Amino acid sequence: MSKFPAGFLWGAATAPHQVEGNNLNSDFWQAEAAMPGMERSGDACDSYHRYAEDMRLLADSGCNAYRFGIEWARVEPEPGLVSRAELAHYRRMIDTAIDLGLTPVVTLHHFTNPRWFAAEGGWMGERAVERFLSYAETTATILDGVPWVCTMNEPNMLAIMTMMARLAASGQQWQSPTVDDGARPVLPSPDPAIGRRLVDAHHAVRDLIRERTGAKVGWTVANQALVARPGGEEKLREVRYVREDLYLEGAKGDDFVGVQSYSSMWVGPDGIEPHPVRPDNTLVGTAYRPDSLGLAVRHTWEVTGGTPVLVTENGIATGDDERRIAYTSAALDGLEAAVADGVDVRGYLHWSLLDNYEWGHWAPTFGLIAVDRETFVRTPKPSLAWLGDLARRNGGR
Ligand code: IFM
Repeated sequence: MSKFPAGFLWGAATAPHQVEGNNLNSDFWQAEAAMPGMERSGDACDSYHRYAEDMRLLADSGCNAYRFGIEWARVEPEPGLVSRAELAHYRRMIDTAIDLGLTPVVTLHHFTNPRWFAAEGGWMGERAVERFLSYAETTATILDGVPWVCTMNEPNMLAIMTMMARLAASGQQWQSPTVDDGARPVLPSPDPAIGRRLVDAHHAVRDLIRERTGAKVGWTVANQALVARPGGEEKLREVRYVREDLYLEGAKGDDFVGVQSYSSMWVGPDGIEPHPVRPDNTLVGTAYRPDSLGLAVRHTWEVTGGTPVLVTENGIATGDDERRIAYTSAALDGLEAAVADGVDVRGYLHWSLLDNYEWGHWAPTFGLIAVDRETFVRTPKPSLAWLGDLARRNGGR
């Protein structure tokens, strides 16, 4: 018997820059060109043109929801200059999802900024909140019938990206700490001043979208399922606040909070421990920890004071699809247990629908569907049929 409530959303997620292709006006496109060692997004998965095919594959599998994003750099290529054609494009995406029986979950900002916004100082620029609000006002005009809106994706990661962009603008670079034997370096803690700015922007846009549309509004926080080693309890509280809890507290009063979880990390008395190289690591060097989803959902529920949860991302970078199914199945066990314990969870959206551009790399494949990088031919993996089948039974296994 399934423990998942009736009306539970089952589906997958993508982000515009990672799948659309040729997002020329975005700051990330610019960064890709400037940074040696970064692979280019290029045509990405050409989903800008092939979104209907992507959505149809998802709907045909049995899933009932799709999270995708609107790209600010396309909608507003110059400050105040709105592209009606791009707005119409995103409206067509919403209509296509609805026609196919997929509940659209729409993200307004997923890491990338218009170049002009970055040039104005990005998220710490004087007009940042006003600019984002004005973009949100524009997008609100096409959101009719969209029940779920995410203002920003992973603001806690966006804060780190903002911090690094500011360093780069001042001619410096973040020096990755030295780690033993190729272990994955720990990202720096985001500056809380940037975090507070993002919270302000989120609240402003949340209020506006609520006022102008019928959507439930929230934001989606990257959750690292941090766990203390004996003696690391105090450090855990400290690092968790700047990395996650500031943003989870910012979700109090929202209609929902998006949980995004992939792995877990240990915190010792000196801080987060770099994860060592291990044969069972994922393709992004993280630990194979499907239990992280349960930990993340419970922590989010606690810190947000009982804000309804939507799992907006969970998945694994692997070339082995059987492993993807095993990981997801175990992650859903943890989610089901949290639901059984009273956590109000509204849906599960797998990351990702497609093997897509993983921010500088193409090798880490997270998709339920493989994409040929030359021809863009889509090949669904067994995991897509597996998830769709589960969706048809509302998670009953
Ligand atoms: O690809 C990213 C996504 O853009 C944000 N959350 C984590 C994913 C996997 O690294």
